[in-house]
Amino acid sequence: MQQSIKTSEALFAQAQIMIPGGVNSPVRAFRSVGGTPRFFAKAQGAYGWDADGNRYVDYICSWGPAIVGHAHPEVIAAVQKAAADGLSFGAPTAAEVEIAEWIRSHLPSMEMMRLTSSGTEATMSAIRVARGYTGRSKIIKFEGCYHGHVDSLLVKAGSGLLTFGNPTSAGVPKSFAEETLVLDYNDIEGIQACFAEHGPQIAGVIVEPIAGNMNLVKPREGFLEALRAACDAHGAVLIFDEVMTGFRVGPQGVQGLSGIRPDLTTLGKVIGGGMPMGAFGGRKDIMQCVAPLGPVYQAGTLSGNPVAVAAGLATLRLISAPGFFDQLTAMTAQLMQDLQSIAHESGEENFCADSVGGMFGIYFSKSPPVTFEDVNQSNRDQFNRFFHAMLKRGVYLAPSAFEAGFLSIAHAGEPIAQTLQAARESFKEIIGAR
Ligand code: KE4
Repeated sequence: MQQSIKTSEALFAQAQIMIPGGVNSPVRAFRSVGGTPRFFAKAQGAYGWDADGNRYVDYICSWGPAIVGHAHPEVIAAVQKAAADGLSFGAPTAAEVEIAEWIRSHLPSMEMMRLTSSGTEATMSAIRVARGYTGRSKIIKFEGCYHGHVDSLLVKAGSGLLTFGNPTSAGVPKSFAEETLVLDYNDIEGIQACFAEHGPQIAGVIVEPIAGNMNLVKPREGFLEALRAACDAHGAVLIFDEVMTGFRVGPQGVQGLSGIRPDLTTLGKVIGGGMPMGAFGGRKDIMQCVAPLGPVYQAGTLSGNPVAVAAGLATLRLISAPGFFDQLTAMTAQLMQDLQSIAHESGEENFCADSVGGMFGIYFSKSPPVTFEDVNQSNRDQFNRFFHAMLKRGVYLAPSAFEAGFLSIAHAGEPIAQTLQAARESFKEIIGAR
């Protein structure tokens, strides 16, 4: 059980003096679940240790990147080797060519691409390219989907903003928000009606092809197909935001699972292996609009940074091992099945769980959500009780009912066994509290 968290408490108090909310990204502040965020000191494999030395089985995995386990020796060695040759040149390197070839070989839709330093930069650039390529201004996004803190996409965003119940971020001019049309996820009729009304003005659609920022929500049958058809019919650019799902749900992301080919894809997280990295890319005729080839300007001092690319390449090589995703997918699905059984055996009938590849959702509801509205129906208070009951037993879930969870290949064996034991005790504890 949890020992002291005095150091995290002291660090949190000090951090709040200089850093908004004491954190460098809002979801880390535990505002949604309450309590003191754990200040991490180190992580190894499936485990993380906080500043007081408490060990946790980590189901955040840096929000996706740590898919081969934290501090994998081959990733660390690659980073050390690259760093010893210099941290950043502001000049092209062979490694950037190698990682672009690797990505294109796994995601053939990315005929051309550019690296960035974050997922936000990737999505911001992708919508600018869609607007530049089409000469149109409107972008469609979906309620509950989060694409990073891009001004024109912080319109009823999910994830952090959803947690804060702030449907539109302050500081985004109304004129920006008016260029963004927000539809309901999985609402096929809504797509058709929107294109019927605004078709000629729509530059593109950006979608999480499997949503992970309103918890895990899968596309219903025909949803992605309807997006593809509408974009084809109206000459709009279909952007799959695979920052979270790319190389997380499978070796070819959602586009590999669904067979739907987007015009542009955005990536992040896993391709950087835990270092700052993003990418956007797709059809050659669209990407040829990007400077210095074409009129759409996009740049970045640290884009394609050699140390980040080294971490990414080492990670991508490791996930290419035969059977990697079969094992990760099976392990994740089994864990969800076991959690569901434990919940129901404990008397918690209002609990279910779902997964795709190494990404999962746990829900205090009778069935997995299909719409943003469903997500809001889940019992958030019960999730928060479960979160803290698991945390004090050394299992670190995402600190929000509106986030997906992530496994690494290193979770096999003892980490999952500890998780299941903690769940048995936690469900018993929270049933009593209801
Ligand atoms: P970053 O700028 O945080 O690297 O990526 C933004 C982004 C874009 N698109 C999708 C689908 C994403 O999930 C994200 C970022 N994901 C969140 C997790 N909910 C990162 C965690 C955080 O904001 O601290």
